[in-house]
Amino acid sequence: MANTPDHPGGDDFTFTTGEGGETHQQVANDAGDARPESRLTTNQGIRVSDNQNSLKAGARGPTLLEDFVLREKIFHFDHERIPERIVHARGSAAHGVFECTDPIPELSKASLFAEKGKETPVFTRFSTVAGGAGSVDTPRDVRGFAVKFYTDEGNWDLVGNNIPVFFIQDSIKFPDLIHSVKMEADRGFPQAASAHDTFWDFISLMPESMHMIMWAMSDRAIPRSLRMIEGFGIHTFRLVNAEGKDTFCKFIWKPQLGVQSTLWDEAVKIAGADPDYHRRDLFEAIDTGAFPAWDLFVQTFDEDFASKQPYDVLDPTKLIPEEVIAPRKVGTMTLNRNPDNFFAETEQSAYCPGNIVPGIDFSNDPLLQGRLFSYLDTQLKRLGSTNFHQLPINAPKCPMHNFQRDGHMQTAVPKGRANYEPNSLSDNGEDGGPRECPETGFTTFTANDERNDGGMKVRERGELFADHYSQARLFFRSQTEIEQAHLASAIVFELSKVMIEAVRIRVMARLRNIDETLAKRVADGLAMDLPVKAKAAREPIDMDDSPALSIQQSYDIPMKGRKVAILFDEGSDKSSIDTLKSGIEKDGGTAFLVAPKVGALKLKGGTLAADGQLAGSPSVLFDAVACAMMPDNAKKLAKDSAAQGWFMDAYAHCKTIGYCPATKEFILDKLGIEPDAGVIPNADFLGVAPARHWDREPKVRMLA
Ligand code: HDD
Repeated sequence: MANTPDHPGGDDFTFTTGEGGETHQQVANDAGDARPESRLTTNQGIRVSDNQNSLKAGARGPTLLEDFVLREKIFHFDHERIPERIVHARGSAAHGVFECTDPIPELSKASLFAEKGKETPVFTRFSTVAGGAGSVDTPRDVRGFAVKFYTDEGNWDLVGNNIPVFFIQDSIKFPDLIHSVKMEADRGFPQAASAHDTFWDFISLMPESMHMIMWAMSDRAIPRSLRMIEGFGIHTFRLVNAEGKDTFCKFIWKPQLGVQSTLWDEAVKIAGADPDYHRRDLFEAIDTGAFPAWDLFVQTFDEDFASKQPYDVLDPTKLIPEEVIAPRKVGTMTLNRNPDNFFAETEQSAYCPGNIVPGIDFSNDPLLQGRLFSYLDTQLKRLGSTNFHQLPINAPKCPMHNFQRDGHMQTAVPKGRANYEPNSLSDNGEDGGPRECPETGFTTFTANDERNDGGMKVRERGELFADHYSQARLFFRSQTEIEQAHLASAIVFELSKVMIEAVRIRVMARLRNIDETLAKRVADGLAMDLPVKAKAAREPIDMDDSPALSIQQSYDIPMKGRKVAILFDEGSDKSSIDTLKSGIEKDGGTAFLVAPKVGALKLKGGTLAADGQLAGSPSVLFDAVACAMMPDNAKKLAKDSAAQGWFMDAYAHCKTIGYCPATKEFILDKLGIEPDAGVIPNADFLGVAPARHWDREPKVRMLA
């Protein structure tokens, strides 16, 4: 029986079997046959005649083992999944370029920092830490910020986070930390959440985590967008110049769009409305040419400075306030290309903090030292072969030659006999292979840190590592009032999910060392008594406030990169929508049209199709909202819970609401949404959106 679109019950894509038992193909396949590249083949390159039916002994008979097309396809499918990353499993990435804007050859001989205008390709992956690969984008969590620089002297991986300090001081505690925060061992929940017993149990027993806890409970841990987070290398690294002189260095990324966060209630609702919120946001921005960019800064200092600080610069739970050492800009990273394939690139990208280039070196930070082992090891487990560096996303873009050979999935085909060194094969006219390069090759910085106790083998930490609270206090006290309220409320929320009372008590006892008012607010929020203050291993000191630690004191919220929704319905005035839209776009924002129905609607002055349906486009997905309604529609929408929620959430999340007269009269007034600095007529909207109106918050939410 011939392929035919009018086959009984069928169309072009009906795949039933004819009476004679012969198979039917997609008619569409015939067209593809003309072009070799469109021909479907097996992995061995054999053309496939039928991708719809397995080979059977008769139309209703058993499927035959002989069917190598079927076997190969199912075999490959069965093995599609690889182990997800044990941490940072959920990630989104993009290609881009790093441009050196302010060379630092006097500090580092790294080629990427050598000349103004020098460009180095990068692949950058952002991630959450605790959740699995399929978890939501907006839990309260640290965000990973990993950059692979494909420099012309080899790959440098700067594997950092959006928070400048870490929970623990020594990598020997990392498995314990991660076990405690992941789903609990017996029950397999909660997913992607720190608000549970085991995490806080561990934290309460690890006072060194208190500084990072302040950050993790702050708004930094619920970012608005991956495009709006800072990045930190965290550890003290070393820069080494051509003369072999070293300088200590911390790396900092600052987003050109500014740092911005969500509110907790907003983040929770976003998780339901769009679990891929951050991934989509990054992809869409790059897809539409709105390339996100970050400036790279270094904070540099010497041993003399280090020895005078009240903290140890090798302790990854400590930062150097920007007010003490001003960050110095060295370049800009722009992410300008989405991956072509999520698995091949984002999933198979393998970062290793041990990948460094001449001009950059490690310090003795004990957390960093442990990481140098862990990442290489985990890539072998995850990617299955020591040859993971040959995957295109991991391969250096500069020449790479050595005598490492063979192994699973070897894709290189080295020629000749030279697979050992030294050899004299070239004396006989053969290719002798590559040789070490004493002048330009990587040489480890050899001088000892002065304060390392003479190199005796000990299982100890530096004396100042015992100060667990001073910088936690510095962070808390450097926040604005509203940021402090968010932080206190976040701890109350998290501890309210902790069922073991002794753990709550232990956390509060530690908070008293950070700030008595914070401890009191948490105790009040939980309706518990303040426990006795925990004994500090080293008495905390008061450091000078650092406004740079506060998002609200450091960054404004521009329209650029933000997304604003305009709600309309049948009969709305098209010209007022057009005015709002063009004003938003003029300042670099994106206007998103929302209506109860998505098809073209008849308006006063033309027709317009919405970008999203009201129920599927809640206001939590936008930075600000405006509307253009006629009285009849506004009256109708006033009864609709999606519309009510749209305005109520925008109000509760302190966003700007631009209103038209009908919306004000029939919706906002009924919902009790009163005009304020951010609830304003459409005519004033563009000048105000997308700022957040924090003065409103105490009116809409009880904060600790
Ligand atoms: Fe880690 C992944 C960041 C401490 C062990 N880590 C991973 C990723 C980031 C970080 C961003 C994801 C990379 C990617 O996108 O593929 N990790 C950090 C930071 C740390 C840190 C900023 C402290 C300053 N990590 C740390 C320690 C250990 C690890 C102390 C173990 C001793 N990290 C890993 C790992 C992962 C990882 C298990 C999981 C997947 C991977 O490496 O490639 O090896």
